[in-house]
Amino acid sequence: MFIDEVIIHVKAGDGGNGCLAFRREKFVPRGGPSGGDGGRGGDVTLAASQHYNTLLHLRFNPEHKAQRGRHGEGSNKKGREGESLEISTPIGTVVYDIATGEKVHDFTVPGDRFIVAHGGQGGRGNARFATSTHQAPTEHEDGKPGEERRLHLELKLLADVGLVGFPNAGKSTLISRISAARPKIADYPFTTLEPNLGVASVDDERTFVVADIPGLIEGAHEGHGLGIQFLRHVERTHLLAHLVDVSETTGRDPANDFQIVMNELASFSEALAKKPMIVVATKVDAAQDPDRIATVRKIARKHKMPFFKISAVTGEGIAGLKRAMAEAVLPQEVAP
Ligand SMILES: Nc1nc2c(ncn2[C@@H]2O[C@H](COP(=O)(O)OP(=O)(O)OP(=O)(O)O)[C@@H](O)[C@H]2O)c(=O)[nH]1
Ligand SMILES: [Mg+2]
Repeated sequence: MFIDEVIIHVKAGDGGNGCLAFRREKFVPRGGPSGGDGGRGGDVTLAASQHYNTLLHLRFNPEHKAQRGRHGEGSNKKGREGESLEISTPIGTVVYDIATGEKVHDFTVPGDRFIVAHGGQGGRGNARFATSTHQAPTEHEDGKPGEERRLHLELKLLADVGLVGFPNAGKSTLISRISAARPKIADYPFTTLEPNLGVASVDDERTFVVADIPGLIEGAHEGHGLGIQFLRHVERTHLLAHLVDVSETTGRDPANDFQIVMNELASFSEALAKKPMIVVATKVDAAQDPDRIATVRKIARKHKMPFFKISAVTGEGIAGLKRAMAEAVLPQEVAP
C-alpha cells in the first residue's frame, strides 16, 4: 500500500505548577517564601530522516504526546522539565495545521528539525513574587498548557524520474523492468490506482528512483479518469519520461495521445510542463506500421526532446533508456 498522507495529533507537555511554600527552619524565626517554579513541558518535534520513505509508521501511531513538566517544590526546588518527543518523518514531508490550514513546515533536507508543538512554560513559585514590601507572597502560578495541534502530513515522493502517459501505455511494465518494483500490470486502463515507486540501480552504489503514476486522459484536470491528483508525486522529479503507446491495438493516434497528456500536465502546473522530458515510444514489438513510431520520433524532435523506443516483450531499448535516465538525474561525474 502506498501511503502519502496522514493526520497526526500532537500535544506538547504542560508546564508544571509553581509551588507555594515557606521555609521552616530551626532557629530561624520567620522563613521566607520558598516555592519553586514548575518545569517546562516537553516539545514535540518533527525530524526529517532518510530511514523512512513513507508515512506508514505514523498512520498506525497517530497520537504523540510529550511529557509534562513537574511541579515546583518547596526549598526553591524547580520542577524537572518534561522530556521532548521527536517524531521521524521522511524527507519531502510537508506539514499543515488542520485548524488553520497554514503550512507549518516543509522538510527537504535530512536532519532538519522543527518544533510543531511547544511545551508550556512552568508556573512561577511564590518565592519569585517576593519583594522588599511583600515578603510573604502567596501568589504562585499554574503551568501553561502545552500546545496541541492536529497536523496533516503530506509526502510528495522524491522520485528522480516520473513516468507519465495514457492509461495502458506500459508505465508499470517499464518500472517493473528497470527496478524491483512489481506493480500490477494488466491489459486495461487504470490498472494503477496509486503511485508506485521503484529504485533503479545503475550499479551497486548508484541508484535513482522512478515513480509510476496512474494514467492521464483528456480532461484529467477536470477530474476525468483518476484525475491529475497524482501529478503532485512527479512535481519534484528531475525528469519526466513520457510514454506513448505506438502499438496498433490502442486504435488511437499516438500524436494525439502525446498532445493530450502534454495539455493535462500544463493544466496541472506550468513548472511541470517545463520539466525536462524524454519521449518513449512503447510496445514497438506490436507496431506493425513503422509510421506510428516515426510520428512520435518527429514530435520529440520538434520539442527538442530525446527519443527512445522500447519493447518490454523483446527487451529492445530498455537498457539504453535506463542509462539515459541515469545520465539525466545522476551527477555528471558518476553517471555511467
Ligand atoms: N506487446 C507489448 N505489450 C506491452 C508492452 N509493455 C506493456 N505491455 C502490455 O500493455 C498492457 C498495459 O501495461 P501497463 O504496464 O499495465 O500499463 P500502464 O501504463 O501502467 O497502465 P495504467 O496503470 O492503467 O495507466 C499490459 O497488458 C502489458 O502487458 C510491450 O512492450 N509490448
Ligand atoms: Mg500502471
